[in-house]
Amino acid sequence: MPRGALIVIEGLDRAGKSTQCDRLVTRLKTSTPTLLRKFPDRTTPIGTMIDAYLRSTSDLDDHAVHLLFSANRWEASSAIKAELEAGVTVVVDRYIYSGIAFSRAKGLDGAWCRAPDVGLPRPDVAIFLDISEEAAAERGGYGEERYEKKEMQRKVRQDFLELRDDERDAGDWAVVDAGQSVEEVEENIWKAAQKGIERARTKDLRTV
Ligand code: DGP
Ligand code: NA
Ligand code: NA
Repeated sequence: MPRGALIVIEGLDRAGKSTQCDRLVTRLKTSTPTLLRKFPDRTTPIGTMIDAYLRSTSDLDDHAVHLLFSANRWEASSAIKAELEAGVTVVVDRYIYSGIAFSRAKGLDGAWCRAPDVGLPRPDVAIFLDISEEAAAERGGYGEERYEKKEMQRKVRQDFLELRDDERDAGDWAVVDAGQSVEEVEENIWKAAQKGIERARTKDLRTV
């Protein structure tokens, strides 16, 4: 039995990730067992601390919160590995690239940011929904949580695009213009996801 693919969807806040993850999962499910996971997973004890931080009801040092986000991925990692090995394709709404981009945007060192995620299951493809911070802000609902500010989002976008260009990650990335219609974005994500599925068919699961 072939293993499942690990497909990561990344993007700025309001890029349309949730809608597109749902569409992708629905479409994948017609041909293969598929699960959706979302990070941060706010339902765990670590996730509860992250949630309080994002809603600004608690304050934490930038490094400490970075480690919490990473720990929140680690606590799901053995389950994800087991799912992939059982042939289940796992679509993940945000993953290690958000971890790096958001913390680097706050001024933390890149190598330091990468370190705690080393050893996690490595995505077969990372699909970045690209949208300008202006267009994202116009979509509404912006400003409710800690990072939902234009200047922060501008830095995060720049950092995502740098990650795509980084040789360690470049081969695994696909950038999709999230400013198109929902249907066009869905189609382009679908095409990019096939790269990950093909990779899972032919290659072993790697780690970050
Ligand atoms: P979401 O629930 O997808 O809206 O994500 C909540 C916010 O947290 C969003 O602004 C992105 C940010 N975020 C997601 N993952 C990480 C991470 O690993 N580190 C940091 N610093 N921020 C993250
Ligand atoms: Na958000
Ligand atoms: Na972080």
